[in-house]
Amino acid sequence: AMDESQIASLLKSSELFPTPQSVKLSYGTAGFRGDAKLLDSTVYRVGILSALRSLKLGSSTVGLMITASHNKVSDNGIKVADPSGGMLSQEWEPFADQIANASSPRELVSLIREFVEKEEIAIGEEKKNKSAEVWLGRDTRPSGESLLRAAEIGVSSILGSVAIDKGILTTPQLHWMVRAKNKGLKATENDYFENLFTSFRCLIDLIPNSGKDKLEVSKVIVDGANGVGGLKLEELRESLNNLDLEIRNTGRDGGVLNEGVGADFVQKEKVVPLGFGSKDVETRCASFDGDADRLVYFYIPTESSTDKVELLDGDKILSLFALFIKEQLNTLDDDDKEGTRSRLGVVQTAYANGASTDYLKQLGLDVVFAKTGVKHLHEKAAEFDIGIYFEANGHGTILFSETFISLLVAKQKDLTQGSEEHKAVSRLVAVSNLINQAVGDALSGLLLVEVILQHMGWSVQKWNELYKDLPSRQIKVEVPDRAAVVTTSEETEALKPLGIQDAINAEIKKYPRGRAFIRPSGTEDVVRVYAEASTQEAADSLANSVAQLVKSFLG
Ligand code: G16
Repeated sequence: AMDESQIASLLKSSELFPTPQSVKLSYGTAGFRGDAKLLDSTVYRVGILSALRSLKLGSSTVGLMITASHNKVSDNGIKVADPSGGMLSQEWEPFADQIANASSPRELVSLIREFVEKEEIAIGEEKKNKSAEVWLGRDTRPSGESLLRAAEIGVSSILGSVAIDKGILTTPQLHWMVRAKNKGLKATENDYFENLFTSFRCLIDLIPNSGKDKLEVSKVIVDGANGVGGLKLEELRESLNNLDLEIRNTGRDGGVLNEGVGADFVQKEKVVPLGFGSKDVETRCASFDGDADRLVYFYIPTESSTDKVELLDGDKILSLFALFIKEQLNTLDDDDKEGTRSRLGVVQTAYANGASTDYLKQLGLDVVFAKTGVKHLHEKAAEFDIGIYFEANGHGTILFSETFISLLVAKQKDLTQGSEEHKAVSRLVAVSNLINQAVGDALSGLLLVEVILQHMGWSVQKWNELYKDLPSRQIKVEVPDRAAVVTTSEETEALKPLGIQDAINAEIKKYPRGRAFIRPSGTEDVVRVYAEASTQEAADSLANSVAQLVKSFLG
C-alpha cells in the first residue's frame, strides 16, 4: 500500500501535468503516440508506471524510450522496455491506458493505489532499501528533451526511484542496454557498439574464401531517415573494416525526420528517398526509420525512367537470414550424432507478401502468423530454438533460446577447430551476438545482411531474385473513428463494421491471386488497407476499391 508521503508526492507532481481535453489515449501497437504538444501528462504518467514496473520485478532496470519512430516529426510517443529488454508485458497495458486517461490528480492517485495493492507492489516505507531504476532514452525529435523531463518527474514521484537519462539513442540501443544491465553484463552504449563490431568481424573472418583479401566489397549507401540511426551508424563506422559505407540523410543537412526519407516511406511508396537518384543506379541501398528499429533495402534499376525502386523489404531480409541459418544448421545436422536437431521457425504478419510465405515454406520452414506489432511476433518467435520474425515494414530480429545457445557453445568447444562443423557453429554463435535479441535493430540487421551477402558472394540483385514479390499496395484512410474497425486475431478479416468483410470479399473475388484486408493503425489515426494481386494495376485497383468501402462504411 501507499503511505501518506507517497500519495502527497503523486498529487503534487501530477498538478504539473493536466490532461489535455477530449483526447482518448491508448497504448497501441508500440506505446502511446500522438501530437507531441499533447503528450506531457501521458509521458509523466508512464514514468510512474515504469517505476512501479521496476519495483514489481525486484528493482530490475526498466527502459523508457521517448520516440514516435516512423511518425511525422511533430508527433512523439513513449514506450516501455521490460527488464528482459522486450516490450512491456501486455498484462500491464490496460493499467497504462487507465492512468493515461485519468482526468484528475485524485482519479490518477486512486487508480495507482488500487493497482499497487492488487499487484502487491511494495513502495514507500515497506520497500526498505530497494528502489526502482529507470533508464531513459530519446530520439532526435525536438520535443524529446522536455518530454524526457516529464518522464523523469513521473519516475521520481515514486519515492526513492531513480531515473537515469541515457541521452539520444536508437530505440533498439536502449532495449539492448536494459537487457544487458539486467543480465549483469556490460551495458553502456560503447559496449553495444563493441559487441556489434566484434561479432561482425568474427562473421567476416568465417567467410569461406581463401582469397578473402581479394574479395571485392561493394559499397552500400544508407538513408538515415534524418533521424538518430544515421548518426549512430557514423559512430559505429569508425570501428568497422570490411564495409564500404556511405551515409546520407543524417539530419545534419537540414532534412526533416521521416519526410520523403526513411524505411516507412520507401517501403510504403516504393519510390526513391530524397538524396538518392540516377547516380546511384544498381547500387545497394538501405533505409532506416526514425528511431532505427526498422531496416529495408532497395536499389534503383537501370531501366528506370521513373523514381520507382526495387524494394527488398522485411520479408526478403527474413528470407536471407533464414537461408543463411538453415545452411549452418544443415552443416551441423550432417554431424548430428546426439540428436540435437534444432527447430527453426519464422514469424510473419498478414502484411507478408504471399510470395515470401510460399518461398519460406518451400525452404521447409515452419511459418507462423502473428498480429501486427513486434510484441506479438516476438512472443511467437521465442517458442522456437531459433525464431526469426520480420514484419514486411522491416521490423524484425532473430531469437535464440537460452538452451539452444548453451548447446551451441558446448558444441563449439567439442568440435575440431577449423572443421566445417566448427565454423558453422561459430557462425551461429556470432549471429546470436550480433543480432539484437531484445528487439528489431536496423544497425545490427544491416551488419548481418552485409556479412551474409559477402558470405554468399551475392549482389543485391541476386539476393532480390530469391523470389519475386506479388504486386501489392498499401493505403491509409482517414476516418472519424478508426476504432470502429474490429478485426479477427490475425487481422485478416474485419468483424466490424458489420457487412464490410462481405463487401471486401466480393472485391477480392474479382482479381486473380487477390488478397486484401483492413485494420486500424495502432500508431497513426488512420485505417490501413493492404491489397495484393497478380499485377500492379490489379493490386492498386483492389486497394482503391477497398479504401472506398472503408470510406462509405465509416465516413
Ligand atoms: C510500430 C510497431 C510495428 C508496427 C508499426 C505499424 O513501428 O513497432 O510493429 O508494424 O508500428 O503499426 P500500425 O500499423 O499499428 O500503425 P514503429 O517503427 O513505428 O515503432
